[in-house]
Amino acid sequence: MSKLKEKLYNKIQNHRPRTTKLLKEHGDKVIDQVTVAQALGGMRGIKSLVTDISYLDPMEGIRYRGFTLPEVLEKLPKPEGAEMPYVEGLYHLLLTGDIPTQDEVEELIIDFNNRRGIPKYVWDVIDSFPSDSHPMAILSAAVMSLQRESVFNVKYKKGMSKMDYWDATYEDSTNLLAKMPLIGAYIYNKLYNPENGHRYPDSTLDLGANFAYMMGKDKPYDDVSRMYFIIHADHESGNVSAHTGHLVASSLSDVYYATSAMINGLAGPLHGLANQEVLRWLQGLKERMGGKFPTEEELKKYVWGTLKRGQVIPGYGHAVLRKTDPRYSVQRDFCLTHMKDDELFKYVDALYKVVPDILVEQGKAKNPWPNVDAQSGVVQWHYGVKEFDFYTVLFSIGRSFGVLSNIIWDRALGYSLERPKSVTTDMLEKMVGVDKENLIETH
Ligand code: HAX
Repeated sequence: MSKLKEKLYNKIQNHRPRTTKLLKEHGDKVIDQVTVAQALGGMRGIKSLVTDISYLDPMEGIRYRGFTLPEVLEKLPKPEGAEMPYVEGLYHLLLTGDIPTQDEVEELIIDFNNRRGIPKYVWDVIDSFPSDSHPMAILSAAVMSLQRESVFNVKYKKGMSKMDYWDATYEDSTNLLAKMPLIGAYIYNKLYNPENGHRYPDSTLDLGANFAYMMGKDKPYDDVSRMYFIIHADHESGNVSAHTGHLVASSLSDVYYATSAMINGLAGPLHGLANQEVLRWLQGLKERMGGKFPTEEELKKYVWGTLKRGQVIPGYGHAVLRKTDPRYSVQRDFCLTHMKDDELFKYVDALYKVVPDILVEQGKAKNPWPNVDAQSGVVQWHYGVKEFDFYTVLFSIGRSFGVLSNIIWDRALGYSLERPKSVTTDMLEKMVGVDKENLIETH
């Protein structure tokens, strides 16, 4: 057993009695109530999921295992000379709650390297897609095709104890996480960068540096990759991608099914795809300006134009956050250090000064502040990844770390099959006293 797995096992053993006690002795205590608006409105805010891996405070933003993003970036071990920490160290933190030592990270890097092998049929699946397919569809299919490798599936068929589900899930998850960057880079090179060819990973490099190498990008793209994967890793359990992964895995589907499904959820423009929408929207503005940098008035006109056409401003607003997303701020700081004169970054920064006031004036969005997606595509663009359809693939690689860590713990703590209850509109009207024919109150 690896040191990480042993540590995880001990954490699981210590945690299990807490969940058992809560269920047995306090299972009928009320922790929330549900309004009509929540039932009709995407279950916003209902407290009905449990995770210890991350928590999203509306004002403060995300914490991983109790650490804010700046703390995570400061405390996790880094490769020599790097600004951003090892992604492998983040996996250790998400799983165990502990900041790993340099030795622990190095052992994990070797473990990831040993799990990188990808069967030929996966490359064949990717190659069989027409070149105008969306990279998210290809990624989802590639992950799905790997399902035949599932350790969980084989062990389950042989008859595995529930107490061991987490172990087989850990094996599947770590295998898949080690492979995801290779699959992502292969999709990029196939669709957009064929002259770079299919680069095999370099076993002397960590995950972030290897990703940059396979993409054919020089420094500091290794740090960009580390930053990108780390800040996108988790955002508690209610967002579409994390929740989809958790939901699918709750039926004991293996993590290949669950990850492919979570990727499909991330591919929506209100969620992960917003990062490519931001770039499309910024390019539209740039084209309109014909080479001249917009004045504040011109920016305002463009923003209002988008709203008046009934569209959302991509990269702004959030279902939970009520202030500037710290994931936006981390990337902004990186931009200020490395690319403060980049033209698109200047657009993003100029928009930051006008969009929130406009959204407040419009009076619809509950959160007028930028989210992670307002900034992330611009960083990729600067380092030559200009094919914005690809951005959500990068998000998916990062998000997999959080989703899979959660599924391992779901299995360890025996979380149930998800099965909320639905009601009909008739029932809702009766509950609140509305006559459905005349739409008048009955009491
Ligand atoms: N521009 C214009 N209108 C917006 C808006 C924005 N950026 N954000 C919210 N609104 C509107 C909503 O469309 C909604 O309008 P209707 O009443 O007409 O339906 C109203 O304001 C209330 O919405 P809300 O309660 O503030 O927001 P929701 O929880 O319903 O939705 C979204 C949250 C993130 C989907 C929303 O803010 C949005 O569409 N933003 C733009 C797309 C985006 O950036 N998505 C990425 C979010 C981060 C993420 O998950 N990344 O993966």
